[in-house]
Amino acid sequence: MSEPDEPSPPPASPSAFRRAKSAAMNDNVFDILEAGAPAGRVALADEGGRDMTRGELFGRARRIAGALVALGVAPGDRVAAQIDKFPDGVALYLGCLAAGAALLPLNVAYTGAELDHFLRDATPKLFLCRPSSLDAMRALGAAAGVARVESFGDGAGSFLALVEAAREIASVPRGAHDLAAILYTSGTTGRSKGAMITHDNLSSNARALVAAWRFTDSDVLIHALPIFHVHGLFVALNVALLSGARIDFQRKFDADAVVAALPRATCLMGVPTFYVRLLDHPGFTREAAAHMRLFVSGSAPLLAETHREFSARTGHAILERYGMTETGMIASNPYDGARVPGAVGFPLSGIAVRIADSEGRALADGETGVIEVRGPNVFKGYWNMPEKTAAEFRDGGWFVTGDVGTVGPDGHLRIVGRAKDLVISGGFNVYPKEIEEEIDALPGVLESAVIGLPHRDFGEGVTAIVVARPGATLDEAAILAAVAPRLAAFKRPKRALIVADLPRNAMGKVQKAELRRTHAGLYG
Ligand code: MLC
Ligand code: AMP
Repeated sequence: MSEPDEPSPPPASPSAFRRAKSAAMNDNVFDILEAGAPAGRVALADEGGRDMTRGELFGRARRIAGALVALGVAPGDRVAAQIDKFPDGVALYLGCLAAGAALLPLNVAYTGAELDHFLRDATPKLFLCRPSSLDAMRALGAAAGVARVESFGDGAGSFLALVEAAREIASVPRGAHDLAAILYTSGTTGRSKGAMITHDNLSSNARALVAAWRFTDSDVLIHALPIFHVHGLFVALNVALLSGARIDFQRKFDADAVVAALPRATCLMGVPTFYVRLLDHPGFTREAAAHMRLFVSGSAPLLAETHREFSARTGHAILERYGMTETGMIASNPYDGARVPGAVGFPLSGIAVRIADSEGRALADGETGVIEVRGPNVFKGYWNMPEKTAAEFRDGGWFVTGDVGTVGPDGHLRIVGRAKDLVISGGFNVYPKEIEEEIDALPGVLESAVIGLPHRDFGEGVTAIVVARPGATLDEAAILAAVAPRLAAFKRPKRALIVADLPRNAMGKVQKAELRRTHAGLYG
């Protein structure tokens, strides 16, 4: 589609870029972010709490780095964290960068069974957990061979108590391709794999986004996303920290709180569910949104209908962008120019996108195929899985996203489907195979197929279609209750439909597209 030779828009804050560049002799993204704006500026305003300056935030991160080192964490070690969202979570992310360690952020919804896989695979030196789950996590950590499990609370003996006693350390110099984080994702197939994200992946993407979305130190970003996935952790935090924008830090998405914050904010980043819920809020009016300059949506498809309703209500065109854990952000609708409903825009500066057939042959504009991407944003591979990594790349360094797209006559990239079997619910990914395995293991179940059906709030509702063994009787409520304890809440099927058999093609493969058509109206 395009090679990265288009001039990018001028950076909104050239001084921030100069400072960032001079710090970039060392490629540690901690130093690059810190150099983005002066220490005296406010970095983060916590819910009802005190403002935290950048000096305080980065200082706190250095102290956390000191505590990590005191616990034996060395550069390259992994630090796993399953913690609630509060400002020290941001400082932990930065502290890991400063210490040269790789953060492994874990969704708070993950159950013990899910965590066990990540811990065994990533072998973190330290696992930080919520104070309320310390005993259970210590047992889990011991079974998985994790040497140290500590509570990310401030009580006696907790990690944050250690931080109080630690000294601030200087950040460890890092190379561009050194590991900054590992995020688990299922890629296009199979079991969760650890995507290795480098310092350069993060800094190059942050720079491209600051320029594309014109972020400056006059911005106030409402941050209501979780900080354990790419969107809330890297896109929102890195863009704000690099540009010197202030973060209005909200512990979770709550439409009332977002509406209340709009008059003092300029930007919001969210998944489509945020925008659907805002449109349902009576206080979300043109006047309420008048102070805002930018609403960004991503992580899941934004319905064209939501885009249009939003424009009609507020006069703002939502800016939709497209990304992935392995690649960070890939494409974005333009800041200036038409933001097209149902399209994800153009590749970001420095990033190349092409449409290819299933053999990796590039297709012409207008044809439909798998989206492939190349650039400094692309991760360095799956943790401990060189073969899986090789299987997801084409010659020339093109990464196969598993998303199906096309480039229209207007040059906009449109995502028209997925070559990977994936459901996205409220911006969280759900891999059908994982749910099917749980259901198939239940007594009386012959087989199952898990699909996503249109759902007004979550975009797609996770739905199980289940076939009983001959002679067995199945009950929907019993199936849902049986799988619930083993699956994170967002992965649990909203419904389980019992059917006589599953439609198959001539090869015997279950036809999920037909199931999606048959049951399209399930959620109204
Ligand atoms: C919560 N629930 C969900 C859910 N989130 N169910 C399905 N899908 C979800 N996403 C469950 C709850 O556990 C609860 O279950 C019930 O639904 C109602 O909860 P709620 O109060 O309505 O949910 P809420 O807490 O408000 O959360 C909804 C949400 C949240 C949309 C605010 O899911 C969210 O913050 N999503 C953002 C996901 C995200 O950051 N994705 C970025 C991935 S990075 P019960 O049983 O208790 O009733 C990526 C790359 C990229 O994809 O391009 O960005
Ligand atoms: P994850 O693996 O959690 O990083 O999710 C990445 C996937 O989310 C992509 O491969 C896409 O399928 C999907 N995605 C992200 N942004 C968009 C978007 N704007 N429109 C459609 N799908 C998106």
